[in-house]
Amino acid sequence: MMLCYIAIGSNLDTPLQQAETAVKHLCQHPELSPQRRSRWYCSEPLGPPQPDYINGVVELSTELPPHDLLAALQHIENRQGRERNGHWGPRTLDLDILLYGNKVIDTPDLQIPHPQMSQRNFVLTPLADLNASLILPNGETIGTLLAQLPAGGLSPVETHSTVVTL
Ligand code: A4P
Ligand code: MG
Repeated sequence: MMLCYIAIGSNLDTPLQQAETAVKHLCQHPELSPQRRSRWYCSEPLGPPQPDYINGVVELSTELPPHDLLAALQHIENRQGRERNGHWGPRTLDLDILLYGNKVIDTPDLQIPHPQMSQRNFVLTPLADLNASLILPNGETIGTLLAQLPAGGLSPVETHSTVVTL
């Protein structure tokens, strides 16, 4: 079993519902065992002008190899009406693999750790909710990376707890 972290992002067609539906689809997948999710955040868009995002991170374990995991996530994106609207464009659902255990993968269609994760507080903040002492394959700690980023642009939707058990 490999412990993985999946980033969820949505900014079209009732984003909070899209995010919740994505978690439901992850839980229904026979090869995926989601354990916990971070609380949801509302975050200002990075990239071209577009609606605010809902962002969060799910922790799951799986025996699927990395490319099969990617295919499973893309299948869920497509089920939720994902259209490819250009790089950094708005989307009903984006599921990105942040971490796949401690593995480093660098292929044309899959890079893990996710190349931009260290620069994005809408990724690192929910990841830190789940495990702030998590260490990347290069030795960097999530909490340390987060402390180096400018804060702001991000507000929790749920304030009662930082983690939801699935
Ligand atoms: N790919 C490579 N590595 C991975 C990985 N680790 N996980 C490839 C998932 N996919 C990976 O992605 C294009 C290709 O990336 C996939 O076919 C896969 O083979 P995509 O989701 O189809 O589209 P994209 O928009 O070109 O890329 P990406 O990386 O998903 O977009 P971004 O950079 O995440 O930008 N602002 C806020 N506040 N919150 C957001 O969530 N998201 C974006 C999307 C822009 N602004 C945002 C947010
Ligand atoms: Mg993506």
